[in-house]
Amino acid sequence: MRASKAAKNLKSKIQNLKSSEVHISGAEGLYEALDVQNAVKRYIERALTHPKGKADKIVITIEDIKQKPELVSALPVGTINCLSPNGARKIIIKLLQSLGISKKAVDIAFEIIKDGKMRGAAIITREKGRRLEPDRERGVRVSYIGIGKRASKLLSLRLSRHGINTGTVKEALTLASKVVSYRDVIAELCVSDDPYYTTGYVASEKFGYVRIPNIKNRGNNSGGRVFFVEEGINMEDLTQYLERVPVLIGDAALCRGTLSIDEILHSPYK
Ligand code: WAQ
Ligand code: MG
Repeated sequence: MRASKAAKNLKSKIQNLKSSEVHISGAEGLYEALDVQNAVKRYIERALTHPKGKADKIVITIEDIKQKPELVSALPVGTINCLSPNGARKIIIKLLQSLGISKKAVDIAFEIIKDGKMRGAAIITREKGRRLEPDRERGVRVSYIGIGKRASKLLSLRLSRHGINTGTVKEALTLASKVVSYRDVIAELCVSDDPYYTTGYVASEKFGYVRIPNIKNRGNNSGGRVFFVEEGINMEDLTQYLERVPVLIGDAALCRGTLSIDEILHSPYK
């Protein structure tokens, strides 16, 4: 589902020259045929009640997936105690460096996210910090992701014990679980481009899905995603997997609540 509304003022018209449409919300999922109608209903409702405003254009695409989805487990979820963007920066550097990602690669990632103009994710090699995505405006767009019914219910239950059972968290967790399930992807760093959503995350097989509150200040528009990959990665294979291969989250994650950075570093999940 993609929802937008016509740009109201000149400023947003200039910023969106191509379409003069303001993006409101986008979402996708994988469903059993019987559940499609209900899913579509929920997407429409979501587009019409979004905090960014009411959509005046909603595009729904429904596609029959012939390929059986690959099953991936959701990463375990934890939240780090973090009170400021400065603190967040330190935590991110610690986490990524202990995964073997160079300071240079991390600095490049911060720059990309600060610029925050991409629609998809940037791909950066872990040592030299080389940027690999062919289109730097679009980036790589993760797609064909969903979560199974049972896993979704169980995950909701576990997340709600920690007060974080929201669509935003579930969808980001689904995306991250697909991304880091790819062998040559070491980690993902994500900051929402929503100016009022200030919790981001670092995801990796080793430490799971680590939420970082106050990753940016309220009102800050910048955001983005960076995937850190092995130097010799084959970009065609990676892009094919992220953009085209259906992946379904089949298992709910453990939810560990709030932890310190040292607890995370000293009790890796894998
Ligand atoms: N594939 C790759 N990159 C994407 C995709 C996608 N499907 N969708 C968005 N991005 C990139 C793009 O550069 C956006 O600017 C950036 O990610 C942020 O997107 O547990 O809502 O939709 O509380 O703003 C994190 C939840 C929410 C943390 C992340 O991202 C938590 C979020 P947004
Ligand atoms: Mg979003």
